[in-house]
Amino acid sequence: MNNYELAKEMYASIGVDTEEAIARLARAPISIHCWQGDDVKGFLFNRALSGGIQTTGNYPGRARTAEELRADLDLALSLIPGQHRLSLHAIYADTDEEVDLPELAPRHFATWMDWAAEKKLGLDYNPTCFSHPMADSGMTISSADPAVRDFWIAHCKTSRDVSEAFGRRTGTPSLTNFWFPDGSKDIPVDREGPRARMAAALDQVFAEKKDRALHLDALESKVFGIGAESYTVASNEFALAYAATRDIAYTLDSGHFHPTEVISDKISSVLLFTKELSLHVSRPVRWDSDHVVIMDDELQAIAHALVRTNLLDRTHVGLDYFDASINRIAAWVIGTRNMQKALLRAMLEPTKALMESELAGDFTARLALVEEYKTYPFGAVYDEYCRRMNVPVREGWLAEVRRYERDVLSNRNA
Ligand code: RNT
Ligand code: ZN
Repeated sequence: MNNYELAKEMYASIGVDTEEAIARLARAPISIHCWQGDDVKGFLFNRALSGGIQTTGNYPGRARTAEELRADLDLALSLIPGQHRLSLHAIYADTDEEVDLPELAPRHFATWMDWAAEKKLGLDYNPTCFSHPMADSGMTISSADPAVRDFWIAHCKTSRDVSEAFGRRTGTPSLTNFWFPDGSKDIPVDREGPRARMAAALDQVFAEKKDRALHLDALESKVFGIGAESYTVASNEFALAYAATRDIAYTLDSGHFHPTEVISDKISSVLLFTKELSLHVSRPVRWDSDHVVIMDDELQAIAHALVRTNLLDRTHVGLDYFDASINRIAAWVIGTRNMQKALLRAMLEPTKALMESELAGDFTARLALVEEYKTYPFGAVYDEYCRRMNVPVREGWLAEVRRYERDVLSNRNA
């Protein structure tokens, strides 16, 4: 009997069907963030990263062109089992035209759409409201200066058109995530004004109704950024209330809360009041550091929150981290595979029985069983999934990344 057959039997003994779990995992796309591949630089301009976010490290081999980024993604995707999505930022437009953000149109992403269609990959989108002179004041869409505000409103509006084209081309709705770095280094006197301006601006951005089968909107909150330590306009309360009252999705980023505050406990609350939720799964280490996602307790708690009560169907699971200190393709593979492993592990739980213990007030059994199930062989099931999807099993993928590093990445000079 091989490892999988053994695992299958063990799970069957607690009433879990591993085949069903595998099929369920195969239906759970992860939206992989393009920006891990080049340290959030993009190809549209040659500008320093701003907006209070930061990449650290100078590992060689970062993608310098859209073509290189696609080649790197091709490798990463060949090492991750299943069908996934790619989340693009506006600054990743692939064009020779000199074009500024508000003028970006679907044609500037033609190569990306062709590539995604060929790979049967879904696409998601993000307006880039940072790394631009119009964001130098620290404010974008909530700026008191109407010229600045209008610039960003225009960018956000055309972003929805790009996203709609993504949806049309790929046959799956493109989620556009709106994140604004707007905030203040020191304590503002007026905390309301920027928020009122942001809400009004967003109402303009979302005024045009779009077909939900093609495009979805999401608004991301944050607690602070580098250089915006005292105030963030799109705070949790702002973004959640806005999303819930405007019928759009709310984006929870793992790194956007206080250090001991976790997003896993927010999922069930948010989804009682919004149709959809979007996640930026990340790993904050002491701050919003965007470390590569590992299999830690919070990742498992996120997966449990999504799987146990079927909230995964209404959640767009995306990743958001950028580590420039290790091989960037490995970073994608590690984080995405970890997200999948956490989901699979949750799918391999006999949840119904645990819920019954809980409802019956048998907290002894609840704790005992949850703890024992932790050492059940979910790894053997993930290996089987990898095998069936024709991707390397366990650490086998690392050799492929190494080979590519030697043959391709090492020839790229910064
Ligand atoms: C920043 C937000 C945002 C960005 C990306 C690049 O703190 O998390 O989602 O990381 O848009
Ligand atoms: Zn994020």
